[in-house]
Amino acid sequence: MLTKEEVTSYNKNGYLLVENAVSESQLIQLRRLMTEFIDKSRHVRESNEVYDLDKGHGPDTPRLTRIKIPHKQHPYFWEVLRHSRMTEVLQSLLGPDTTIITSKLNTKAPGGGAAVEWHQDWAFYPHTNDDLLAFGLMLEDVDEENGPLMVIPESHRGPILDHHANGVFAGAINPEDPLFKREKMVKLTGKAGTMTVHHARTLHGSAPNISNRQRSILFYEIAKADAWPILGAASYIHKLGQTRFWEDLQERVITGKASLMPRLEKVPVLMPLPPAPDNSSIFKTQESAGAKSSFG
Ligand SMILES: O=C(O)CCC(=O)C(=O)O
Repeated sequence: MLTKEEVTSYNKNGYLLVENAVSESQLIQLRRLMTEFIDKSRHVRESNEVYDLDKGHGPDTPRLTRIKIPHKQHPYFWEVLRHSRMTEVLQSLLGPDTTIITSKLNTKAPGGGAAVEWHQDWAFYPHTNDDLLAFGLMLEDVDEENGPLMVIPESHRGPILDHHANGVFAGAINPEDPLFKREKMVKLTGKAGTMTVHHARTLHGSAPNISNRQRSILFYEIAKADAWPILGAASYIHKLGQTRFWEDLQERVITGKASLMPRLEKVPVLMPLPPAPDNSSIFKTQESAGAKSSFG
């Protein structure tokens, strides 16, 4: 469990760093799986249901921005979330009943792996209340050079900034937005096994990887069970139909039980519409919408 001070710090700042969030053997197994997935991507030519490819990807130089929804690709990614220190951290922050929204393993390749422009996750998937957070488990050491996650402390208690550009949802703020206080930015670095936690309304992003080492962070995005997604966001959930949605809801329970009573809070909601020309990942959304880069 987290200490009272850690919970208070998360509530105040909208982010937290937790060391040793998984055991040594869990970390080894996760890295082994990641390496296998990357190896299997060598002959993949286009982004698909599993892989989001980065520029320069090929058989000799596998370069991925992401392995998509890893907990659906291999049961171990689900097992670790449910049976590790991560599970305790989750319950300390969101209480006993929690469901997963999505997961992703973002792998910034050495020598330029793609930036993630500044954004708030909430803009992508508004819910009936904002008890939502993201875990980012570092599978390798993350330092200033290989594109650490960066956050703006306390931004989760401020406004949701405009994430539209060129008439579509761009999944990124305008770096010149006067509400964007870049000077407050904190870089979340740590040893492999360290986990970042950020609130769904916390402004965050990451620069290109300028080092010669990969940067791999396994993200889980999670809701308190009584936070229900609002129709219209870009999630597979909304395409399932009622019967499959019900089954999927049971499968998404991480701890405790699902809730059939959405808690409605006064939260700022602007639907992420119209969609960008390619909204198959955050990278494609930001690029195809022509979002202005903060890192160019
Ligand atoms: O990989 C990163 O550094 C950030 C990822 C992120 O914020 C996202 O995928 O929504």
